Amino acid sequence: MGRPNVGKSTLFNRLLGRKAAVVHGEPGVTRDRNFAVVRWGRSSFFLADTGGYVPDAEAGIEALVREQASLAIENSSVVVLLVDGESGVTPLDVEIARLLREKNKRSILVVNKIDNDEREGLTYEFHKLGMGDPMAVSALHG
Ligand SMILES: Nc1nc2c(ncn2[C@@H]2O[C@H](COP(=O)(O)OP(=O)(O)OP(=O)(O)O)[C@@H](O)[C@H]2O)c(=O)[nH]1
Ligand SMILES: [Mg+2]
Repeated sequence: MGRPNVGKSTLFNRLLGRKAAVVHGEPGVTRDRNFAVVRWGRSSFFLADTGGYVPDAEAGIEALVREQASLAIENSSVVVLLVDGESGVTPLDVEIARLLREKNKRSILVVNKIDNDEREGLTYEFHKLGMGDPMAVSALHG
């Protein structure tokens, strides 16, 4: 899960190994949840891609997307909170991290768009989300 446009569907496709979810350069692309069984080494797991989470949306499509994302969170054993290293920590990230902490949900903080070594320094500021050590990835480049 994560706010719109951080690369959730790109990561979903990357882990799945095929382009199942629609990826686009504008926020609000994913609406329903996407589900898949990911085979990883000798094990496999269910993975859900959710639409961009907007905590304070009161009505309309953003609120409906959030409901769908909330269902996915409730039904998950682990949540990956994806954030965007290019943009740095945003108020929405802070809000979503707080929600996950309140729910006491097992979560992994992953910073996306760390496409090269020079960008690695961008991950450190995400410590302030209080979700442990951030893990750096580039969903786009693998
Ligand atoms: N540079 C870079 N861009 C990325 C990376 N991952 C995703 N993007 C770009 O970020 C944009 C959004 O990607 P999506 O995967 O659609 O993002 P999303 O979080 O699913 O967006 P919503 O479904 O709208 O919430 C696209 O233009 C992607 O190509 C990455 O690792 N590096
Ligand atoms: Mg998406």
